Amino acid sequence: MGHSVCYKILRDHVVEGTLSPGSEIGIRIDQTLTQDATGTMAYLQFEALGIPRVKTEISVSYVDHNTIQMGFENADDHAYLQTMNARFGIHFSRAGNGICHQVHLERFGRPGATLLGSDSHTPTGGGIGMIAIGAGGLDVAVAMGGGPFYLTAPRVINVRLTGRLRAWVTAKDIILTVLGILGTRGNVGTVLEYTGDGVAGLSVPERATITNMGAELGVTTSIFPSDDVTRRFLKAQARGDAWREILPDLDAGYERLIDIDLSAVEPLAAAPHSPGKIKKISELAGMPVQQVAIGSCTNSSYKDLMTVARILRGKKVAPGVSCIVAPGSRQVFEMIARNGALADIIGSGARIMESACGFCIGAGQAPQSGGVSLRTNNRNFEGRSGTASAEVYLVSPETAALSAVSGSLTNPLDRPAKEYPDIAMPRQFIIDDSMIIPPADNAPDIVRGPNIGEPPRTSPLADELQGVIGLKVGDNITTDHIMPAGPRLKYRSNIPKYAEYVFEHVDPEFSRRALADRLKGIYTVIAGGLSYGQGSSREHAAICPMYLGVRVVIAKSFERIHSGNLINFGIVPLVFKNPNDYTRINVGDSIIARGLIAAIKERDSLGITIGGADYEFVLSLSERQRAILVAGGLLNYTRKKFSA
Ligand code: MIC
Ligand code: SF4
Repeated sequence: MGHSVCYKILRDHVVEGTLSPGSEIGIRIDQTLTQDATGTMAYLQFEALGIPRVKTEISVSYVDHNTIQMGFENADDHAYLQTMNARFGIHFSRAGNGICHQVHLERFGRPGATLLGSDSHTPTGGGIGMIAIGAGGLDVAVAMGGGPFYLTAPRVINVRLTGRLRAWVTAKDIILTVLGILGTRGNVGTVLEYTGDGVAGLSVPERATITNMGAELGVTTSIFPSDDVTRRFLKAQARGDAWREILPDLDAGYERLIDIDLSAVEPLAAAPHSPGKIKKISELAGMPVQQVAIGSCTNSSYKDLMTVARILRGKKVAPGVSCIVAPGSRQVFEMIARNGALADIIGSGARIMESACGFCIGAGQAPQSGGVSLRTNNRNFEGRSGTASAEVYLVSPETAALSAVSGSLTNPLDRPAKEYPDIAMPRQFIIDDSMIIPPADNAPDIVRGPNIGEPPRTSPLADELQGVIGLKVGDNITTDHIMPAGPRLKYRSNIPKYAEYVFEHVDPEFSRRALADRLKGIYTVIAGGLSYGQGSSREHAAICPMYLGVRVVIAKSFERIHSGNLINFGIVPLVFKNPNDYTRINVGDSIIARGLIAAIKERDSLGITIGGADYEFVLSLSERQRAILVAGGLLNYTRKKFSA
């Protein structure tokens, strides 16, 4: 049997384990990326590893999340990153240069390489045929130090695209179709590989929209073949020599086949409050809209914004709508400025934002109370926009721009096909890497302002744990529930401060209670439902609970990146053997777990007494994860390993 694109690349990179679906493998990482919100912690941890210089082919540090600078904190972080990066061999992409995934695709990604990023949308790189995976910052720090990245060798699902999209139907609608089929949970350990004759009709940015938002499925990553379209894109980025062809073998074996006829794809939206709540635009059309936000790493490419500019040209944004446009990179920004498209956008009354995450991470542009906001990004979790009562719908740039003008959700298919602005990809992008600072030979001292804290310390696991159920939550708890971003984002480098906001919107008293218990020697246990820890790669959703004294989380199931982060910070993820037990557990129940170390070292299950009754939990851990937990986390474990 032949190989998929995914397994061809994995085969070239595997350094530990056997490459067969379901078993743990370690892979060599060629490239890493970080962004500022996860990067400061990743680099503090890298420093703690004691390695003088990164060992990857290239590591890039982007500043795109915290660029609001309402106080000294963001700027402190930027200064730390810039000076730290110069010293340790890392390229630094300055604030204003664009969103990490967009810029990395344009300037650094290469087919056939592995990329590990401390951001869950790192799979954007799959759009040019690389294995690009999101992980916690500590995993990225270890990879920068030359250590392998460990993952479950994936089951590969083949998404076969046939035919062509109709005018006005877009790549966003393709990934929303996939989300409608697979949902946001139950896809852990899989990779989506796109094939079929429909692939050739999709440009690299369109492919990247699809792999980017694959993150919302909870898959390990998504990947497209590297073909002639990829070659032309890289050539237009003056990086033609980075191209190599990578196609699946004709007899490649896949776990499952999903067929999508592109000509039947419809304009779709993800309705509040989940990227998995897929509705047809035709069913929602006519709904009044108060805000339209176009941008984010999902949909802010040159092609996206040129299309938006054409739609807005000569028109005015409706008086009841606030329309925001944020180009994904400085390259895109400069190109639309020089060719006049930006003037069309400005002329329509849209508000222009800098090239950064901005509204997508809740850094500004919170909608009005109860307002309907159409956004082109990838997540619409409750409250993420900054307004808990807002209704956020995720749509294509085409749907967004048409609706901005009409003032209500507009079905693009109601427009004549011949009016569709079919934008060609540029033969040559404007290339100016002057906002990317290469590492220095004689680096100045590292600047550590008051916002730069210490890397978190964990102690080895205790054999007996006395605790209490501090919080019980339902299904689909996201990392935005656990560790809110938005206005709290500026505390990412300051764990004691950020920890005050753990589960802020779920139970405002949780943090204070847990910390008080910790000081009394009582550990807090969190009880969750299905798919606990969806969404972001932010390891703060593990670090801050750990700081509050959480050493165990029990749930019906966990999402991949978050469960990896829990283990990295010495928190034991336990899965209910009998999911019905979940209903019998209550906040305030006392917990006693004995013989933890022996169980973690060698058993697949563990009995715990909760509220006086005995319950069984599954410990599905690899050998390496067991050793990490016993050591009290990945930093302790790696330090020992590197020094040996
Ligand atoms: C997000 O989209 O949720 C973020 C903010 O980019 C996160 C990373 C973070 O929390 O810093 C992600 O996707 O991993
Ligand atoms: Fe930034 Fe939003 Fe993309 Fe996350 S999803 S990297 S916040 S633009």
